[in-house]
Amino acid sequence: MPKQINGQKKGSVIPNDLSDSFEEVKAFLSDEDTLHLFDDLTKVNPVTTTTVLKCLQARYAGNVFYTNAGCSLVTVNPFQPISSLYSPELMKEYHAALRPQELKPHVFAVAEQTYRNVQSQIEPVNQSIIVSGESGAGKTWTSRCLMKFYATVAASTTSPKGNEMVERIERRVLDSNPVMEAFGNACTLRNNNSSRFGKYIQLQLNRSQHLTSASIQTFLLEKTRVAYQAPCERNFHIFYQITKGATKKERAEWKLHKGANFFWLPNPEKDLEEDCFGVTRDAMFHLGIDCSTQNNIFKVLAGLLHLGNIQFSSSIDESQPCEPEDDAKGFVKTTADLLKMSAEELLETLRIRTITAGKQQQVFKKPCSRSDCETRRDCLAKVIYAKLFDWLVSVINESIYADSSTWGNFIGLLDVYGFESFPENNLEQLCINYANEKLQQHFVAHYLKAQQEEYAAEGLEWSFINYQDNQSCLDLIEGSPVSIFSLLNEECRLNRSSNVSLFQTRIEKTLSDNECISRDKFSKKPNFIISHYAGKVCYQVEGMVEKNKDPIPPELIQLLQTSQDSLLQTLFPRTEESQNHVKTQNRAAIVTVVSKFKGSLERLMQILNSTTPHYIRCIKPNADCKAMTFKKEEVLCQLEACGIVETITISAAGFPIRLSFQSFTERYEVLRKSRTSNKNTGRADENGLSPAKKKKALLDIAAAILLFLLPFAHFSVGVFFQRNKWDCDAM
Ligand code: AD9
Ligand code: MG
Repeated sequence: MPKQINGQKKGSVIPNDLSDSFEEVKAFLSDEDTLHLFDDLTKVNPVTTTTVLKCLQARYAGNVFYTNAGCSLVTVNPFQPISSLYSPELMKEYHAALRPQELKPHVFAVAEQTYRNVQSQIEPVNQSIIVSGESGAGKTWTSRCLMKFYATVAASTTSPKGNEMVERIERRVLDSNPVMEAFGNACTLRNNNSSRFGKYIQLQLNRSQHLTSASIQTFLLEKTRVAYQAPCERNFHIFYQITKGATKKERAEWKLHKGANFFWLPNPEKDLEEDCFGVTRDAMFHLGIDCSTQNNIFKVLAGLLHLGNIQFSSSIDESQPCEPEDDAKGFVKTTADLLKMSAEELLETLRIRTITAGKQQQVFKKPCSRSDCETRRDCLAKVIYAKLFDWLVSVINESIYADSSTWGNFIGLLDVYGFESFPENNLEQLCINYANEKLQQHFVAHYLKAQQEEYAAEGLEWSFINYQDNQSCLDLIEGSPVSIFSLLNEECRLNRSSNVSLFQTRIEKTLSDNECISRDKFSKKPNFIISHYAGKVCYQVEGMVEKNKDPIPPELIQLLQTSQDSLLQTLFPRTEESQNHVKTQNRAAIVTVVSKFKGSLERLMQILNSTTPHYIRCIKPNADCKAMTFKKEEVLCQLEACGIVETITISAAGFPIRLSFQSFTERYEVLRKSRTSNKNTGRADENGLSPAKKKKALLDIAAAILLFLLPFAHFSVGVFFQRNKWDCDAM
C-alpha cells in the first residue's frame, strides 16, 4: 500500500491563493439545494462517498444523468428513453464546440475529446474508451451511443468500394449491434438485454479522420445458455425472435408451429421482442448475409430447439443404449431433418460413446447413461451455436474491415459483461468477474497508481491517497505458481474423475494464505468465496472442472461433418486437417476454457495499454431496473467498489493536464525569450514556426493560464518546469 510521503492531509494540495475560493465553495456546498449544479465531482468538497452520492442523487432527481469525475465520466442509468439526450443536434453541438469538455458532461463530450486526441497526435494516438459497470448499468447502451456519435461525425465521404449498392461503412458498423445482440444477448435476472459475451470494437480512421474500417473482437460467449437457462432467465434473444417473428411459410419450414413448447425456450411470455426479428434480418442483410443464408441460419437454430426436446429414459440394462422418451422420438426426426443429417446417426451419436484405445487404435462402442446422453445432446447444441456465433462475427468483420493501408489510427470501445453475483455462480461468473478485476486493475494501474507515482517521481508535494489495489484477488484467480485457474487446469490435465469435495479442500488448503478467499460454511454444496473489488461472490465447485475442460466428443464433430446442410458444412468442414484433428483430439493437450480466456484477455490488455484510455463508469441506480429510481445504498456500493471516491480525490488535488516534455517544447518553444519575433513578415522563424503557429501556441498558453486560475485546476506544466529547468523567463 502506498505510504504518506509528507505530512499533508488528504486532498490538501490546494494553493494558498485559492483558499478563499475554497471557502466559498465549501459554503456553497453546504446548501444541498445547489448540489446538482456541480458538473464535476472533483469540485464537491469535502470529497466523501456521502457528498458524491448526494450530488449524483440531486442531479438524477433533476434529470441529469452524466457527471464528470476527474478523468472519468459517471453515468447513472435513467431506465427510460430520453430522446433529447441523444439527438443528432446535440451530437453536432458537442462536435462543433470549441471545448467539448466545458459543455455539460455527456458521453458525447468523451467521444468528441477522444476523437480530437487522435487528431492531436499526442502519444499514444490510438484511444480506448473503457465502459464499465455492473450488469444492467448501461454499458451496451453507452457503447451504442458512442458508435452512433462516430458514425455521424466521422462519416466517410466516399461510397463503399465505389459501389452505391453496398451500405456505407457507418451503417454497417451500426448494423453489427442488433445482430450481435440478437445472437449474444439474453434476458437475465439482472438485465432484460444482458450481453453474454465481451466485445471490443475498433473504429479505424483514415488521415482525414473518417471512419473507413472497423473490427470486432469478442470474448467468451456464454454458450451454456443455449442448453441451460437459470430459473426466470431466458435463452439468447434470437430464439424468441424466430419463434415470434417467422412468417407462416417459415414456421412450416422450420417446424415452429404456434403453441409448440420447447424446453430451451423458457419464459416466452416475457414480451421483449416487438419487431426485433425484422430489425435483425435487415441488419444481417446490410452486412452481406443474404436471405437464403439467413433462412439457413434460422433453420439450424430451429433444429437446436427441437434437439432440446429430445429427452432420454434410463436403460434398465446398462449394456443397452437409452431410448428417447416416447414423445421425444418425433423430435429426433425433426432435428435431423432441420440439420440435414441422418436421424439414426444422430440418435446413435447421442447414445453411444466411441472409445479408441490400445496401440492398434481399436475402436470400442459403449452405451451412455441417461445423463451422459443429455450431456452429449447439450454439447452438440453448444458446439453448433458457438461456431455459428464466431462465424457471424467473422462475416461481420469481413463486411466492416478494410485493408490496414486505408486507415491509420483507431478508437477502441470496450463493452464487457458486468460484474455478476447470482445465488449460484460457476465458471462463467468466475471468468466474467475475473475480466472485471482485470479492467479494474488497468484503471488502478493506469490512473490512480501511475498518477501518484509520477508525482512522487517528479518530486511534487503530494500526499498519497489510499486506494483499493486488487492485485491479491488477481493473484488468487490467475497467479502462479498456484491459483484457482492453475488448480482447475491441473484437474483437467490429470483427467481423473473429479471429486468435488476433494477439489474444494485442495483450493482451501492451497490458497488459504490469500486474504481474498473464504468459504460459506453453512452451505451444503462445496464452494469458495472470492472477495472481489466489487463484492463477495460465492462460487459452486460442482461442474467447474468439467466446464473448464469443455470436452467435445469427436463423434459429435464427425456427425456434424456428415450434414448436407451448407451452413453446417461451412462451420464444420471435412478437411483433412479437421479429420486428423478429430482423430488426435483425445490425445491432444487440452486447452482449457480459463487458459483461452486468460490468453485473450491478456492480448486485450496489451492493446489497451498501447492506447490512451478514457473511462466511463456506469452506475445502476436500482436493482429492479425501475425508471427514475435512485436507491442510495445500491449506488453507494458501486461507488465504493469501483474506487470513484479515490479517483475524485486524486483528480481534485492533482494536475489535470499532462504533456510529454517533447510535446510541450514543440508547442511552446516559440515563447522563449531568446527567440526573435518576426510577427510582421508572415514567414517562419529559424525554428520553422510560422506566425500562425505562434498565435496558436499563445492562445493555448492563454487558455492554460485561464484554466490555472479556475479554482482547484492546476496546470501541470509545473511538472516540466521542475524537471527540466525550463527557461521560464519568456512566460
Ligand atoms: V450487461 O453487463 O450486458 O448485463 P449493461 O450492458 O451494462 O448490462 P445495458 O446497456 O444493457 O446494461 O442497459 C440496461 C438497460 O438500461 C437498457 O436495456 C436500457 O433499457 C436501460 N438504459 C441504459 N442506459 C440508458 C440510458 N442512457 N437511457 C435510457 C438506458 N435507458
Ligand atoms: Mg451489455
